[in-house]
Amino acid sequence: MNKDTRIIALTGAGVSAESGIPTFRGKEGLWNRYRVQDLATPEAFTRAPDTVWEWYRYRQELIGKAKPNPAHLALAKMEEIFPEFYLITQNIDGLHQKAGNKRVVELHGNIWEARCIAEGKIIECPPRTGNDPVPYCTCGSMLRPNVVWFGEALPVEALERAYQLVQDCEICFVIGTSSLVYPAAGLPMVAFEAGADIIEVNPAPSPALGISIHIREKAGIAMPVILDEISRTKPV
Ligand code: BJW
Repeated sequence: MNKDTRIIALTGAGVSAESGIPTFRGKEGLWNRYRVQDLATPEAFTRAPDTVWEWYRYRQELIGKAKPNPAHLALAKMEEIFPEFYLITQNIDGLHQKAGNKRVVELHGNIWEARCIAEGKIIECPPRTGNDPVPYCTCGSMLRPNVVWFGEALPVEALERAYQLVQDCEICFVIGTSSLVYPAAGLPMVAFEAGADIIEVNPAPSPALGISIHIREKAGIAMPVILDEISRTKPV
């Protein structure tokens, strides 16, 4: 591995688990406590925007208190070491950016942004005022969370950039994702077919294909060790 090695890290909810943010699937996962159909589909928002916004307000509160963990910090350091390091995340929590990563592609949006349902304009999510959890655009229309729900297309520019990056990378880390949700789950296979080595970091098995190395460990433990190993070899 040299300084110009093209590295991608594709991350999922597991990377933020050690920051106290619940994952989606599994025993403690959000989808075990809440119904996807009530909260994370465009139909749910049309039916009950206030219920959906209450849930996102609750999650904003939780995420607002969270700090980047050692996995986020190791990934930020990797971006400093490798000019061709890029991070592709399914997470909406913004913790990679908080840790210092700048070259981040967000596939599923960002919980701190809102989008006007009439104009499509994306703005910083206004804080809650009073009892109504729903924020409104200056045009009078409702704003919705700027995140990607089931059945919705991913932001075109982000997805195209992600495909470009995985097609062109040499090493692809797949960290803390169940690899169940498409199209994100298909990205490592694209990297594999283009000849990259795929390294998965996940304490549990996943259905991801084309993995060269499985590291069955929490990201907050594994990523600092991987970073130490890389730093020891002083890539030039
Ligand atoms: C740790 C750890 C630690 C724990 N360290 N690891 C092909 C086949 C079948 C279905 C489809 C298909 N293509 C599309 C679909 C439909 C659907 C889909 O994939 N469904 C499957 C579930 C079957 N996909 C979509 O609908 C997508 N849209 C789409 O395809 O549009 C097509 C279209 C085109 C043109 C016009 C219209 C439509 C959109 C998907 C949107 C996903 N949205 C969510 C919510 C985001 C907003 C929010 O947060 O509220 O995104 S759902 C949720 O899942 C969230 C996540 O980003 C995503 C992935 O979850 P992730 O990150 O993998 O988390 P978990 O919980 O699943 O896994 C955590 C992992 O961490 C586990 O493995 C743990 O072991 C591990 N772990 N602690 C390391 N300390």
